[in-house]
Amino acid sequence: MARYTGLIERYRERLPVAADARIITLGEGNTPLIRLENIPGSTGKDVELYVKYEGLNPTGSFKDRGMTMAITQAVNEGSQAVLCASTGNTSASAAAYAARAGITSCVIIPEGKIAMGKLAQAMMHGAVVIQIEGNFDDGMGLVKEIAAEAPVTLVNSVNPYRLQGQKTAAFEIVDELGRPPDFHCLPVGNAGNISAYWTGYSEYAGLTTRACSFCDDQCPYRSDPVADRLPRMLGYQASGAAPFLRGEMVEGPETVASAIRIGRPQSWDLAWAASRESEGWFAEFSDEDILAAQAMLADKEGIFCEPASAISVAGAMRDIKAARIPAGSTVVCTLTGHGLKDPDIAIRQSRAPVTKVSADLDTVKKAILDNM
Ligand code: AN7
Repeated sequence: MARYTGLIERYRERLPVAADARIITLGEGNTPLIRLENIPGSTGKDVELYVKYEGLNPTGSFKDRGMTMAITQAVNEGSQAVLCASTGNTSASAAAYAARAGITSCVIIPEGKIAMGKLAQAMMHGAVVIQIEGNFDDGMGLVKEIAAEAPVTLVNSVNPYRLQGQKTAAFEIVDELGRPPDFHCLPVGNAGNISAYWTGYSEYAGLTTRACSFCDDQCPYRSDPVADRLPRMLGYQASGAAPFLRGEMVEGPETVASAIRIGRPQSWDLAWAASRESEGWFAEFSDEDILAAQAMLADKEGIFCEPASAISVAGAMRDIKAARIPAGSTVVCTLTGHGLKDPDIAIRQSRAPVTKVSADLDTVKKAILDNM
């Protein structure tokens, strides 16, 4: 089998990449689709529940899928510098891919509000890091203004190459399951990813027409890709940062899941279209519920994701229990980022005892037995 060299090579015929472009890749994509074994039992319903573990991308989040495309295109256009606003993962990814390409990156982040691992990444990859006394939405407004007049390429998801790269996650899932899932659950912040998955499923379904269980050869919708059993897209938000639940932009968003602390999503219309066309829905969760889901994945399945990612599993479980997702369904949740991104929150919320004792045999033996 050929060596895996990233998602552009793998899905090249479905991506807008110039034939002679220098591909800027770190081997992103091709992430595991893991079937959960222990958690589904606690829902009391018989479902096939999978997680797409995007934390295993090169910089630890799904952003690398879009960034390989955006930076490849920027380099192909002769750009010397890229710019983004970020809650942390976009900046980590932009910094890494810019370093790989040998160009400059500048990242605008909300002061004190990005996880430590993400800040460390931007710094190590040599980004110009600007912390603003404001939130992500303020940063987004600023970078759009700067990019309109300065010779820099904006690599937030308003850059269409980003969503093109991110749609490949849906391709991988269909390739692996042999069909689209019935439901796809995602955290929603800036709303680019839910839009990208919907694009990916829609494009792929058009290519892989298959019988649906409700119709026969005479059915007038049979060749309609949207009717051809595409997944319903379920978007989950933190209650303090839930513009899709409020039906309007939110000022001053707040949540422990700093990745999705976003009140003015840039892909507002696209995400509504994904939800409406797929007959999906949005729902919201408290910070407490988000952290409980993160802990449960780590404790019951051995999978460590960041808080924002865990909201997809919190959502799937609640909707399975409530039978909004019916028994017999195949469900995929995207775990967007790795748990190691945000060690502070993990340690602060963990209830696992860490016992300190002197380094002698009897004391250590007793401490082990006492804590088993
Ligand atoms: C782990 O890095 O917006 O709805 O600036 O890092 O496509 O925005 C991150 C978003 C979910 C939300 N999970 O995805 C940024 C940024 C994680 C994330 C989202 C983000 P979108």
